[in-house]
Amino acid sequence: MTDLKGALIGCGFFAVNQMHGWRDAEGARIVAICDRDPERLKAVGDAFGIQRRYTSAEDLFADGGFDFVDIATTVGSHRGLVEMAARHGVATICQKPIAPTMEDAKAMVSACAKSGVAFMVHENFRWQSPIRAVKAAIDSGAIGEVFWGRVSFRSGYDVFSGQPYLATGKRFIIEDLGIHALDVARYIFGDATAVTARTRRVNPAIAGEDVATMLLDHDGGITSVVDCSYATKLPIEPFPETLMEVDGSKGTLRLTQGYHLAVHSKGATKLTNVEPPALSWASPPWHNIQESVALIQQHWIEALCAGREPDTSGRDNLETFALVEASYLSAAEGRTVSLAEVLG
Ligand code: NAD
Ligand code: 89Y
Repeated sequence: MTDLKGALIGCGFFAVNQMHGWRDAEGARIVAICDRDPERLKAVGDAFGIQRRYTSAEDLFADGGFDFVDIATTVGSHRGLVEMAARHGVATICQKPIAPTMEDAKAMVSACAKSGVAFMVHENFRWQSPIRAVKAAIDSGAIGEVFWGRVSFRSGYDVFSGQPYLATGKRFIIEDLGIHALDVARYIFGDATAVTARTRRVNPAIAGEDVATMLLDHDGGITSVVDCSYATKLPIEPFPETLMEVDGSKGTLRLTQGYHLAVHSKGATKLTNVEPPALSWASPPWHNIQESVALIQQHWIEALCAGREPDTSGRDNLETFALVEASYLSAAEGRTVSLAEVLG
């Protein structure tokens, strides 16, 4: 089988992980890169030996010669670039958050559908192996029927030095990080029907909220709590671990700091270390996230080759983004918001 050819737009802080992921992936390789910042373009081009370099996405698409594009720019440019890819009939991966508004997000999904191109959102946290281990334990039936859960990400890690734009937006933690935790909640507990949220800004040096607590009602009657914070100073910094608690009719499951999974069932507790492997290019503590980047990219290749919709397709991601929108609305108005209200 010949490798799929990909192009990557946005050679910034996080794209380096994506480039490593593509270099290791089976069945695809990056043949062209684009960034409007010539220095970043050169740094990534030199590091990964990519000769075709563009400072304009229009020029990149005009030259073509690739099967898919991986958009690793920040949210403001996502809609324009995804629609450009759709116009050129190119299958597209777009980083999270998909868009600044639901209207933009829907337009992107619709543009790709109309052009018949595959569209995936790079929603990688559900691909982390500890989260996969939680899902497998639930699917094994060990804890019976799930009735309650918690997805928790609490940290005091300085994310602003690597991603300075996170300190300046009106929206911060729900849009940037909570979006992943909300997607994990959907992946584990099923789609949500309503959310009640509270937010708070603790760090005076940033513009948006850095603490959020969301209460979710899920389709099947499960209740979950999704809580995230970048204002939480713990004795041992857990970044970037997502912790989980799940209660079922026959037992419980706890994913605790240090990648420890405890499954308690029939009076016995099974303890497993579910720490992800540090790939050759990993830089701990990011190895957990980095492994999930490689896994979601491999999933994209497999889905594209098989003509299957990827798990975190744009269509699927509207449900995750709706949780983000509903959480902000709930926090602003102090009321429970149904997902139907924001999905329209
Ligand atoms: P960044 O600002 O470091 O990099 C973005 C790059 O895109 C910059 O170099 C910029 O010059 C370039 N760019 C922007 N618009 C462009 C355009 N129209 N044409 C060409 N180049 C353009 O940002 P980052 O921290 O790398 O984040 C990128 C995206 O990745 C964000 O959406 C962020 O939320 C996401 N992210 C995801 C994860 C994850 O785990 N999935 C982790 C971190 C960041
Ligand atoms: O941008 C965020 C993400 O998606 O994962 C962690 C992060 O880099 C900082 O919150």
